[in-house]
Amino acid sequence: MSDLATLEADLSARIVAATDEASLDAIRVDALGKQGAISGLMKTLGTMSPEERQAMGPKLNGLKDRIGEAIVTKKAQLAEAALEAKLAAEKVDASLPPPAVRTGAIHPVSHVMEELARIFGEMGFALEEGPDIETDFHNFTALNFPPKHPARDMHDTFFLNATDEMGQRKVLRTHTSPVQVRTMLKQKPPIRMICMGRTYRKDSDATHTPMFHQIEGLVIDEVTTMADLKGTLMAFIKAYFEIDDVRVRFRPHHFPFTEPSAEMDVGCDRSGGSVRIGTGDDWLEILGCGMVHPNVLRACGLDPEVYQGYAFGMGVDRLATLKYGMPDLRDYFAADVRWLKHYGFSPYLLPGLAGGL
Ligand code: 2NL
Repeated sequence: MSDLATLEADLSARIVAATDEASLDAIRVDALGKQGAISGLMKTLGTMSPEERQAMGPKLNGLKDRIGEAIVTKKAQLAEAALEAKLAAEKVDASLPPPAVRTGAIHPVSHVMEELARIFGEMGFALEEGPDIETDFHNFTALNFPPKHPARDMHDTFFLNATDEMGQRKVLRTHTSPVQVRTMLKQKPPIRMICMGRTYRKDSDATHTPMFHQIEGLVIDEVTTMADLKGTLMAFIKAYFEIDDVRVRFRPHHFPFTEPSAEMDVGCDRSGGSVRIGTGDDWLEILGCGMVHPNVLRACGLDPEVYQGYAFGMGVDRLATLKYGMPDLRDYFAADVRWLKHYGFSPYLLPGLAGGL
């Protein structure tokens, strides 16, 4: 073999055997660097006779090009192999549990409202929203409250100085029902909706806070009965308390906005000092409900001869207490991070389509 062929075979073998970029670069310097073997040979071209130069020139240039190309190719192979090794080592296991240290927590009331939206959402109820500051019409008049009804009293309701179009003082909504009034006014039946959020009444003790949360549901169609109401509420109780078997009873009641009206109790056990839903032979009042009063339908632009429907309402904060056992309602809104740390929920556990409640 000629010297050139030996040099090429030697360099090629070293290039093939190189395992990392550093050793490959060392070969490049040995061959093509300023002091490199091929560079040294190129320099000898100047000392040759024209004939010799004509013979050696192309040979040396060819060698230089082939070695240069082999180094570039090998460099790309090494880079790809390095990336693959890195990716393999960095594999992310998405099924790993979340990190043990978390700094934020979801308030139990927010968590319960997510659960409620999910349960009723699966039953086909749309979620509607409305303002906290309401007109007298949406909060009282449309809901069949007579002008002198005690709920309109200064002692129960927060009135604002601002007045509505009728010249009446606006109110902090005392229930979420005005959201349903607004929905009936803007949307033709069939209506199947829930609304929830903050409500306000002048009340403060261990079981009442001036701001509290309600959820209400409304279904309006041509034929909608108390039987539909009962089936929906029983399905809700089973889903929310995660029990298969539930006893319920309806007691006659009075609300201005429903006729007939009822309160629903669920079977519970109070023997251990706390309330357990689903077992035992005691009763716990859980919500109010009824068939929407014809006067309410009329006030919302619906003909009671054509449409009927049911409605129900309950306290979200109390639902949270019953499921998660936080005793004093006032602590809910004291903004104490120690309370939130103890009773709050991991943001990763938000009830959702994938994870259930
Ligand atoms: C309770 C009882 C209830 C409703 C709310 C309602 C709304 C419209 C028409 C008729 Cl627009 N009814 N809502 C009906 C019955 C009971 O709430 O104890 N809430 C905490």
